[in-house]
Amino acid sequence: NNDSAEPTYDVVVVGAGFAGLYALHSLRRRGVSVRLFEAGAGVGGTWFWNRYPGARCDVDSADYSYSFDDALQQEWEWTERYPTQPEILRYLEHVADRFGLREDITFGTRVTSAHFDEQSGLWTIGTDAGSETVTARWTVMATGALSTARLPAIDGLDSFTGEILHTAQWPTDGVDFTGKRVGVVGTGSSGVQAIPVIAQQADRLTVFQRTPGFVIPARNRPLDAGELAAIKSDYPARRQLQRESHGGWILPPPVGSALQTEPEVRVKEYEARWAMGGLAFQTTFDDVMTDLAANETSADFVRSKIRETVTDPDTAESLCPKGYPLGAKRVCIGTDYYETYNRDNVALVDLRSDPIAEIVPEGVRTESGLHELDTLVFATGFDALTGALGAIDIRGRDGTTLRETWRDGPRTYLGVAVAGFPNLFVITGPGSPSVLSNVVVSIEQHVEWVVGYLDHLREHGARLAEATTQAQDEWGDHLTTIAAGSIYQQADSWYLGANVPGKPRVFMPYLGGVGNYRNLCARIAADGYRGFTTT
Ligand code: NA7
Repeated sequence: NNDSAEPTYDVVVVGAGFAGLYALHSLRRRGVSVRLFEAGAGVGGTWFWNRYPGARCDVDSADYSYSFDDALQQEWEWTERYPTQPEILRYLEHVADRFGLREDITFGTRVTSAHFDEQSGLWTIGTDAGSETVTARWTVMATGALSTARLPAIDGLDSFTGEILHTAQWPTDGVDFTGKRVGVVGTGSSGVQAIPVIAQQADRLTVFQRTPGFVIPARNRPLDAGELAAIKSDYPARRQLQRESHGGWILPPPVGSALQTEPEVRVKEYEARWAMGGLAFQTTFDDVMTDLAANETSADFVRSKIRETVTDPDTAESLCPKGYPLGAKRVCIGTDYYETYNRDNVALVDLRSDPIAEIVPEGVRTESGLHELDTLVFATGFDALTGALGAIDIRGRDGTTLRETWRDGPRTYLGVAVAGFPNLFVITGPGSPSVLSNVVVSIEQHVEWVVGYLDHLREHGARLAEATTQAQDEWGDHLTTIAAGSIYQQADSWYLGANVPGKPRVFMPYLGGVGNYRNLCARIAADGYRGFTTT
């Protein structure tokens, strides 16, 4: 036993997005030595990489921001209801500067391995920067839940002679579509945001759609100074509401049950939420997300809006989502999305009736013929929740790899710890509510809980902490119980890993909401961090 070995750093943090920056800041304030490794050339994580046209958060800017420092939240001026990618990136750059975080960040360096050594009780971190390895007592994976971009394996992809882009790996100096024939594959949140903006610039835009989404209008608008000032003056109460809420955002409460409301009144209520814009539509009634028949009333309303908006009836029918409940795949929030299909330079290819046969040097060949393209944009999403961790060679006790441990689906305790991987913490991991929430609220909770646990361990002189298999199994059973029978099981979503061929079909997020999750974590901490063993 080599207990006296001194690590290079007390903690290594991986990733400089919302989670990693806050983890770095919180840990430094405790006087522990920290090094953060970031693959990108700058801070921002998601908001560093996703620079596609139209990229924007679909949570209100006043809510999608840090709450941990009052001066920060008072001084930052959000300009629109929903922040654009450049604005969020500027905000995170400001945070990094304001708290002097950059000096502890190594940019342009991707962590490729993390191996636990039983003898020393330390983690050895390897990077793509070459031979240098560092050791740390604690490792915090702030690698993101939606950070490993996925290109589908389509025959002939490499033969395409035009430009290939992925929305989540967008060139930092932007792309000019003027005069170009552009194809977009994918109509999830990213495609829905990018399509209307690309359509305005490109010569021609062809959208290749596999599954139509439910697209709710964003109703974005500038924030006037008075409105933002009012929010700021009430921030403590607003933040408290966020933390106690289900989703971490402030939405108007549901107006009763869809099924018990008269059809004409029901439509009026949907109209009101449609006019409000954003995520509030999904919670118009309290049974939309729990009862299939109630859900169908909201789906019908969206389909009626599509048919009303899109002038070509065949295109409208292709755009109508059918066969899965609204919200079972994340609803998309769009601006002029359906209207865009009325433009002369936009065409929709419905891949369910006209599938892609292959990609050829000139473009995409579907069964009906060739679509010639200069640029092909993939808005095809991510290997969600487990992709970024799976890309790192993580080995715990006895050299066991995380990849092997999670072969049949991820197992965690609270989404933050994994049995067999001592002193490793995950922020926004599978088993946490993060991807079903305003992720900034989840991130602050996760980081504060993990850092609080580190304080506790240091106070008690513990060198190693590890989730027990029993606690992890119980958490897994709890996740399964609350997800069983939920409408989320009824769509092939990334929540279930269904978007990645061969990935085990397991519902990965915690469905109980951020408020319940926070209370549960607080109780576990109060019980002396039940579910962990320490040495
Ligand atoms: P999503 O939501 O995973 O959307 C990906 C889209 O790409 C979706 O429409 C997919 O259709 C489509 N897709 C994926 N593979 C293919 C292939 N092989 N052929 C055709 N179409 C394909 O990713 P986003 O980036 O839009 O959003 C991710 C999250 O980021 C979002 O939920 C927000 O939380 C922020 P499918 O539905 O699989 O049939």
